[in-house]
Amino acid sequence: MAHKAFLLLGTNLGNRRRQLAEARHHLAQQAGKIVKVSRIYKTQPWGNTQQAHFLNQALCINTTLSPMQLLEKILAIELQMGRQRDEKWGERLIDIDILFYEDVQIHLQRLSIPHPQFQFRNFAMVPMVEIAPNWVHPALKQSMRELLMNSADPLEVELWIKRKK
Ligand code: PH2
Ligand code: MG
Ligand code: MG
Repeated sequence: MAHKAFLLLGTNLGNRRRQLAEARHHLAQQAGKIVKVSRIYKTQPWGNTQQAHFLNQALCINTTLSPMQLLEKILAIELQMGRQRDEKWGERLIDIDILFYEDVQIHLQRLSIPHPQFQFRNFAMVPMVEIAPNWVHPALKQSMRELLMNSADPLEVELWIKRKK
């Protein structure tokens, strides 16, 4: 049976648009069919403001993998794509986070679903509102739209417009 999972892609190093495309390609090959894709957002860096802006994008996939198998697949894709240092909130070529997996709530050291910081981060909520405004957070019992309306995060999130070559 296929399960619905929401993922967030993030990158603030290198050719960011290409890395998002590459991550989507690997996910579609290895994790499951991508059924929804948000536009790309340019977002102020959260946590460590002394670094480059991020591009973020949310996806909905249909996957037959379990949450733990999905995590393993994502870590393998991040490695394949050359992600190296894993400094907390440091710069990264690609970060793929599981935001939600159906209504599942899991809190393990290696994996927390829903993503525990989701409701504090405009860079995750804005793209989620675009693809699933009425999706209800299984623990907080509020929709994506409601969570964003109640956000206390001051950081800016704007649509990213492709630059002309
Ligand atoms: N990811 C982080 C830390 N800070 N800031 C933005 N804007 N976007 C991110 O994806 C992001 C971040 C940790 O994974
Ligand atoms: Mg992250
Ligand atoms: Mg991550």
